[in-house]
Amino acid sequence: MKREWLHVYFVMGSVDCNGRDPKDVLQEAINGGITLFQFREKGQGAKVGAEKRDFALELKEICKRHDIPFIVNDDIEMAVEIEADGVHIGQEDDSFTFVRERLTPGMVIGVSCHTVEEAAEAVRVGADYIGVGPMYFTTTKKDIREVKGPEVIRQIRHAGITVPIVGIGGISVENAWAVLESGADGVAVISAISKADSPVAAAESFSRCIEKVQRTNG
Ligand code: 3NM
Repeated sequence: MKREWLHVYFVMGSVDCNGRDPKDVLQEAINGGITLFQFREKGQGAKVGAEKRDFALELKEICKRHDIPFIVNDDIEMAVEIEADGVHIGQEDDSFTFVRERLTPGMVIGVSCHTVEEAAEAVRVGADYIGVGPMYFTTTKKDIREVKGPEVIRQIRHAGITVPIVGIGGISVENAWAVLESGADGVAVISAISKADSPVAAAESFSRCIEKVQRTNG
């Protein structure tokens, strides 16, 4: 995978769009410059079974038309079935080796990490990238860990870990720079784009933020 994929990493499912059509929200986010999409169909009222798969396929088709990588949260079986570009798993999910064995060669695996130790272990087993969170308080995910902020990413980088990192949790256009400054390659967001009055404008703002930090860091 390319590190740049993580720049503006948009995560979304049908319950995250304030009643708007998720396909429109995704299209707008793509128009605004997101660099990757993670399909995360979770929470109250989330689709299941064939309905979930058909919905995933519709969103994947939109991503494919625009060359945006399509990653599936947790559901390994569905990810393989619909030929997703990869999966994202948490610490509580199936073990990394179990997941790798079930994926098609070349599929990306991202792992959620919360500490330097978890990050080191994810790298040891071969994670392609890690997601570190929660950066800030969020109500989007119910079972979040303690908020430690961008400092965790700083610690992971200080430990010499160079794996691509995306920060997640409560990230807004206002605090994204602090996450990037700490050593993250990008920011993963749900509500700041999916619930924005204008997802296209929100995605554009995150893109500009990345560009600005990159220019500053030379
Ligand atoms: N994972 P929002 S926080 C999916 O800490 C997810 O690992 C988190 O949503 C973690 O951008 C989170 O709306 C929710 O805060 C992110």
